[in-house]
Amino acid sequence: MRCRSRIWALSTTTSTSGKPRSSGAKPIGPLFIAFEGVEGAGKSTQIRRVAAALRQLDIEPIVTREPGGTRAGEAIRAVALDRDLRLEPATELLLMLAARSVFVHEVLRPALEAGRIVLTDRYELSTFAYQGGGRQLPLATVKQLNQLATGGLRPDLCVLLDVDVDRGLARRASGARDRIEGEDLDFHRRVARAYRELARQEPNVALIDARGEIEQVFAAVWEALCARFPETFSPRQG
Ligand code: T5A
Repeated sequence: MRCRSRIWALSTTTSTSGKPRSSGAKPIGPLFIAFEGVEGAGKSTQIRRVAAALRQLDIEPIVTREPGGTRAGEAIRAVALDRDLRLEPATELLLMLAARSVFVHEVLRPALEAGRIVLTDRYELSTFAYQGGGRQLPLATVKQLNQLATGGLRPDLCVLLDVDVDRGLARRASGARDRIEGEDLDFHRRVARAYRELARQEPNVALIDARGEIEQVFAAVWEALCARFPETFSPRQG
């Protein structure tokens, strides 16, 4: 089930128990973790599971999404995903990066400066895979423009949920498809190929087999987080 209102709403600054977040002995941030993958890979589902597990550790993460996460970003998202619009690949790229620029400025930098854990549903790997791979824009240019939008702020870890395109689209079969979801199979296969290539080339990518049941995938995600950030993610809480 999709739960978008939850995803883009920013969490409160206090812990669920009402205790000051700094009261725990563990260092908890700043940490920036992006969830990536093709349509229906299970990003939103896994982010919700990770956020819930962190709350059990008395850590309140900031949960957000791209494009979106800010008022301007949500407005840009509405244009970028409007299935009644025809947009050139370059227009689409610039919309994604305009939203990212606001996101970095208004959400990401302040949150990380405050020592928070940020879990975001998509970030720059989506642009490399969709606009670079899917739309076949030159990847070097895409990366250069992305650098302008982010100021070089990159995730500490990208959790790349790897699932075949047909399985992902089938999971999403019941809802109305937006402009990008509604692209043909060849487009989505190019995106999937680009993601796998990025997993080989980019630093800080955890490639997770996301074909299994939700709990099975979550166990693999949590294990990857524990391995990477043992001071924050406890194996017992997964
Ligand atoms: N985009 C975005 C770009 O082109 N460039 C960019 O730079 C950026 C940032 C965003 C669109 O924008 C594009 C990419 C996208 O096309 P979106 O609505 O956020 O649009 O699209 P998605 O991120 O793909 O959202 P989805 O909801 O389609 O996919 P999720 O979040 O990966 O999947 P999720 O968790 O919602 O799950 C989908 C369904 O599958 C079930 C869930 O219960 C749900 O019903 N499910 C599972 N079923 C079986 N087994 C599992 N393991 C399952 N995991 C989840």
